[in-house]
Amino acid sequence: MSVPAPAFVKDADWLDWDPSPTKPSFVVPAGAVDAHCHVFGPGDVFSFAPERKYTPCDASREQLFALRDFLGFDKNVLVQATCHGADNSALLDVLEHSADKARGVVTVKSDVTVAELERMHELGVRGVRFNYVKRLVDPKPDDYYREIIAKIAPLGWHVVLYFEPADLAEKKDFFNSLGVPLVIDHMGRPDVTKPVDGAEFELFLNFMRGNSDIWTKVSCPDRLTVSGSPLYSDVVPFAKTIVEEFPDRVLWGTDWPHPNMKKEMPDDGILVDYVPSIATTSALQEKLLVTNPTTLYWS
Ligand code: 0GY
Repeated sequence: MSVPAPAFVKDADWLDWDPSPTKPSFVVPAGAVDAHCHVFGPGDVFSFAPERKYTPCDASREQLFALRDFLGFDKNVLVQATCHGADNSALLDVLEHSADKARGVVTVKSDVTVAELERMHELGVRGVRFNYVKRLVDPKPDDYYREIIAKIAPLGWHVVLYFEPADLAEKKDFFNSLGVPLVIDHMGRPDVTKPVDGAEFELFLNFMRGNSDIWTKVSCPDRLTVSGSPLYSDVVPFAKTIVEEFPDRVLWGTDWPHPNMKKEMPDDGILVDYVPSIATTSALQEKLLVTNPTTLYWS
C-alpha cells in the first residue's frame, strides 16, 4: 500500500522541537501561564499560508497541552505564527479545545470584519500581532495597522509587537500613538553582545519608561544568546534588568515549538529552569508567571 504524501514538506534545514525535554527543577507557581507559544498545523488539517517564509514540522494542540502539563504550567497564550499568515484556524481550534486554559493573539488583515473579531473574542482572543521582522513578513504601512487598531480597540484588545532594535528606533513614535496596550516580544530582541547599559538597550528601557501601557515578554534567551544554554548567562542581565524595573509589566513564555532555530533546539525544561535567574524572588516569579498574564488575558 502506498503511504500518502505529507500535505507539506518542512524546510530542508528545519529543526524539530524536542519531544523529550528535561523535567525542570524549578517548580512554577500555581496558575502559571506560558504566555508565548505557537502551534503549526498539523498541515494536513490546517494548511500553511501560501505567503509564508518558512514551512515547519507539525506541532499540534495535543502536543502543546502535553508540554504544558509536563512543565507544570496551567495555561497558554497562543501567538499566531507567520507560517499560518492571517488564517487563524489552527490557533482558534486550540482555544476551542482548551477548556478556558488558553488565550490567543491573532494576525488579521485590515479588512477583517467586526463580526469576525467578535467571534474570535468569544473564543478567547485578546490581541493582534504586528510583526516587523523582515525575514518573517513584509511589514505594512502605518495606515494599514491603524485600520486594524480602530476595530480592535473597542474590544479592549492589545497589540503584540515583534521587532528588532533598528525597527524600534524608526517606529517608536508610531507605536506610542496606537492608544492600546502594547506587548513586546522577546524584549525587542536586544543584541546581547552590546552592553546592558549601552545606548541600544537604553532605547528599549526608555520606551517602556515613557508609556505605562507597554509590557514585554522576557522570553527566548535561546534566540538571543551567544554564550548558549543551559545558563544563557549573556541574556540574564538584560532580562533581569527589565523584570526588576517593570515587575508588573513582564510576561514569560517557552516559545514552543521554537520556529526557525538554526543551530540548536532548546530544551523546554532548561528554559523553565532559566526563570529563577531573571526573576530571583518568589514575589517576582508570581508576578511574571501568574499575576501579569492573568491580568492581561483572563480578567
Ligand atoms: C517567535 C519568533 C519567530 C517566529 C515567529 O510567527 C513566527 O513565525 O514568531 C522567529 O523566527 O523569530 O516569536 O517565536
